[in-house]
Amino acid sequence: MKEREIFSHLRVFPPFAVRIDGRGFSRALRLLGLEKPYDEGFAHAMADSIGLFFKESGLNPLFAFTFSDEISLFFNEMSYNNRVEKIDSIIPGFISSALTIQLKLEKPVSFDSRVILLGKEDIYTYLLWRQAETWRNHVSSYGFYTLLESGLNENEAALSLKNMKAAEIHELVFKYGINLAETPAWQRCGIMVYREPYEKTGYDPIKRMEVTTKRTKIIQDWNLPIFKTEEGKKIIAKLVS
Ligand SMILES: Nc1nc2c(ncn2[C@@H]2O[C@H](COP(=O)(O)OP(=O)(O)OP(=O)(O)O)[C@@H](O)[C@H]2O)c(=O)[nH]1
Ligand SMILES: [Mg+2]
Repeated sequence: MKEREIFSHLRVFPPFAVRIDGRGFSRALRLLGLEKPYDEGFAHAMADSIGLFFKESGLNPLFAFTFSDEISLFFNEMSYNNRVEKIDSIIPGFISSALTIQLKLEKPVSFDSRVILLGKEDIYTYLLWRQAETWRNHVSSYGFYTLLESGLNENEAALSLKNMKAAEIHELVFKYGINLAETPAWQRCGIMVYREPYEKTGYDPIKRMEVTTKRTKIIQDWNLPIFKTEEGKKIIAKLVS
């Protein structure tokens, strides 16, 4: 029957990205009573799950970008002979499990997963796209919950939102005391997780001398710039290299 495993030879060559997205999270998260539209605890659980992935999965992403219930992970190398079936199952499996631990969930959750073929030079363009989506999601989520607050039901709010221009949504939420240009950066620009090398100096009792060793620590950047800016470009160039 082995020959029936017809997708097992499907391979991908680095660099590539893997994007996973929480399946039915609107419903799954409703039971948790999270803050709307943004819950900092949930964002921490997502970022910490990525941190666990860096530490415990045995895979080695270049870096990861997350907003809402989605995560993009970027790879320059991959185990498992670069097999797509392995990549698209292990990564969402690991993150589902990590998030379940982080949020102490009582019901199982899952993520869908896709592989995006990218040349090294495409990573920046891909990130511009996902960050633009982060911003759109930010404007429409605030718009949606403001419309609910104003007395509309969910269907009415969704319908009104469809017919509103971004500037109108800005004005509407401003009337309710929220300036969309001044919300926390992580809500507008997303969160980045990456490894940073550092040198640790300590005393080696066998060599009887001070020694310096190279280590890495996992950084979460909750204060990202807009990637379109020079500052943003520089940050990504550093991560990609
Ligand atoms: N309350 C709250 N909900 C959030 C937060 N982040 C994400 N979500 C929910 O997660 C959803 C993510 O959007 P989608 O991925 O389009 O919706 P989904 O229900 O997961 O549907 P599929 O991904 O298509 O399966 C949002 O609509 C919110 O309902 C948060 O910080 N607070
Ligand atoms: Mg989702």
